[in-house]
Amino acid sequence: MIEIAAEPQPILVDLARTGLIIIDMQRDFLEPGGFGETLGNDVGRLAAAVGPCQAILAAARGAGLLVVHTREGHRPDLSDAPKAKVERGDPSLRIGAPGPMGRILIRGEAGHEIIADLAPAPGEPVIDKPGKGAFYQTDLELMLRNRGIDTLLVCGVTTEVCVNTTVREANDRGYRCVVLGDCCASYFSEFHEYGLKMIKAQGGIFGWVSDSASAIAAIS
Ligand code: C5J
Repeated sequence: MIEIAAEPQPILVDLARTGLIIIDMQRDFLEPGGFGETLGNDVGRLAAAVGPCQAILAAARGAGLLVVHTREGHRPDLSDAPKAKVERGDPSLRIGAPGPMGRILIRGEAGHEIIADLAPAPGEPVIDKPGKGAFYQTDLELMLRNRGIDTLLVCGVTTEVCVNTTVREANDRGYRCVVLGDCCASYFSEFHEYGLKMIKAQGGIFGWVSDSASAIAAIS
């Protein structure tokens, strides 16, 4: 067992039962011309998380942890995209509309890919999810259960949307989530701050919050 410095208190983890999950570090969210920008966001705000994610990814691979990547996106025929999700925003910029990186938020398109700096290594599972949470309509839970995982180090974007949704889903399923704050980012600095605060408040109501340096020091 090793201890990771975290809030609201340090957490003891068994590395054999710990996985790293990197949520939606996709071109569609981090690069100009993708889904994030079509929603009116300054995508450059997410760049701060890339370096810390690279560092924890290297450490997790070195420590032999399970590494899982996720991508938000839909089938080309949009059959898995709820009407209520698609019909938001400017019709020419909606999910499925053509953009500079291919159709927006569609599987198989360039924008749907994980950014090159965090490309999955051969053998690392990539979970394609139609929703914000990584457990909804995916086989993530089965994969974690089969490997005996009980604790997740959580990174990715955006803090208050897909990271928070996934942490809440995981918490309800009995997983312990340690969110690495500097490995997450939001288009809104206040949402990032409060997204982390909501996780660790009330004695860690959804989980723990730590950072890449503390996690790397513990697992290396
Ligand atoms: C959003 C995500 N923000 N990955 N998706 O729509 O957080």
